[in-house]
This record gives sequence, structure tokens and C-alpha cells, in this order.
Amino acid sequence: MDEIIDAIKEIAHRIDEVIKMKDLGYNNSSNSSGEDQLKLDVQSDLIIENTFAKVKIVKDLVSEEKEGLYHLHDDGKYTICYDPLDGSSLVDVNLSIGSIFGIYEGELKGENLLASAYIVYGPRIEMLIVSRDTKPMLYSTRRNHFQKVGEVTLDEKGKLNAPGGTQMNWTKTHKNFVDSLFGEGYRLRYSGAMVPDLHQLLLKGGGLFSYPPTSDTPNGKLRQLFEVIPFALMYEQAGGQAIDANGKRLMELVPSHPHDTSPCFFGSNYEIEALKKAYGITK
Ligand code: AHM
Ligand code: MG
Repeated sequence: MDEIIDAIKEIAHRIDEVIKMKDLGYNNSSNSSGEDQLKLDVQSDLIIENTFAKVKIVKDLVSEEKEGLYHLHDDGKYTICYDPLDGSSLVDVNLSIGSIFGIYEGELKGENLLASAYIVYGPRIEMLIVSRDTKPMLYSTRRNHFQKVGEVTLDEKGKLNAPGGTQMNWTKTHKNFVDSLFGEGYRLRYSGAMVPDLHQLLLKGGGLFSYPPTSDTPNGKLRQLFEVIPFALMYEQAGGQAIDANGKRLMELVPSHPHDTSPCFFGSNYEIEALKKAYGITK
């Protein structure tokens, strides 16, 4: 597993370099800047593919940028499911973005996720790594090298509210619940990239990140294998909870297709218990 972590560190520096080299689309139409985004996504995907191609214990890759399974090594043991550049539409406005990795063994489902990691490309490059028997560990870069900062733990109750999706498409139940949190004094923190948004909650004690079922996306927007399940492990191991709109643990999801999505709620215990009550979830 150390080899995979080392590869992820290498990937972090290489993608960060590509982001910083990218031509800005400020003077172009949104269309041409959109094409630039696509190129950056694809470039990041290639960096990840080429780096894991050198790691013999990696059997297959599943990427947001690829249709199906991408085979690497016959004798490999692990499948890495990843989102190469989450929130890439925010590059042109210079907000933080990220990469997410889920390391699975066997059939691709929540139960078989062994470890996960994400990288935040912000003012500094930061990375969190977690496994089933560790707390999330934060690494931050100093002079281009990752240094261990410490374990991350969520408080029982947070102060931040990160509500995803388009409000006009929310259910009444969800709208009332989000409003009730603001009524309790929660502050809005939502950038539109799940990596920095979930990272902020993790480092600031907690709160709630939600991407509910909406009338336009009844199955949510975020992908199970490389977005939802890897972050579910982070939040559970940090002492919080991660569930879908029926109260099912996201770690129990079994996707039937690599790109399946799921509604998702990540938070500290207080907010998730309040959400269950608001949604009428009894378990
Ligand atoms: P992307 O895969 O096109 O980058 O979209 C994923 C992003 C997440 O990072 C973020 O949480 C979500 O989309 C935001 O969606 P919305 O603008 O609907 O709230
Ligand atoms: Mg994404």
C-alpha cells in the first residue's frame, strides 16, 4: 500500500504543475474555456494512469474520465477508482480543486474499499489518507514536500453548512431542513467543488455537506466509486457519519455501473442525526 501512497504524492505534484502551467481562459468565450477544462481533466487522468502503470500491485483503474475498467497488471491486487480533477470548472476562477482516490480489493463496492485519499490543490497542496483502521491523516506541503500534520477528528457538532444542488429542485423536506440549520446559526460554506468543501468541514470540526436527491437529479450527482464512497470512509473514520437519503451508510453502496451516482450526506453526528429526524428515517 505504501507504493500506492507514494504514487499519489507524485501525482499531486505533477497535477499541481499542470494546473499552474495552464493557459487561462479569461479572454476566451465560455465555450473555448470549457474545452481547456476538458484538456486539464484529460491531462490529469493521463498523469494518474502513467504513474500507476509503474505500480505493479495495481490491477485496474476506474476513472471519471474513462468509460469502463482500465487494466494495468495481471498480478495486481488493487483497483483504484479516481476522480482526476474534481471541480475542474473552478480552475478559471482560481478556486481550490482536488483529486479523489478509492483503493478497492475485489468486487467494486463500498464494503471492499480498503483505503482512500484525496488531494486539495489550493494555496498549498494538502492530502488526506485514511484506511479502515486508522483516522484520516493530514499531510501538507512545505517546500514541495509532503509533511505529516496530524490526525483529523470531527467534533460531535459543527458550525458549517454546505448544501449542494439547485435549490429550486430540492424537496420541501430538504429545504426546510437546510433552513433549520441556518436558523440554528450554521454558516454557509460552499464553493462547488466537493474536495475543498468536504476538506473545510473536516478541518474545522464538522457540519453538514449534502447533495440530496433533486427533481433534476433524483439519484444525486456525485459518483459512488470515486467520490461518495472514498469520502464516506474519511468521515466515518473521523468520527462522523455518511449516509444516503434513506439512512443507508454510503459504505454499504453496491454500484451496478462504475459511474453510478448516489445522493449523499456527510457530517458530524449531530447534523446527521438531525437530518435523519427531518427525513423521517427511523433506523
Ligand atoms: P464535476 O464532476 O463536474 O466537477 O462536478 C462535481 C462537483 C462536485 O465537486 C461538487 O460538489 C458538485 O459538483 C457541485 O454541484 P452543484 O453545483 O450542483 O452544487
Ligand atoms: Mg468530481
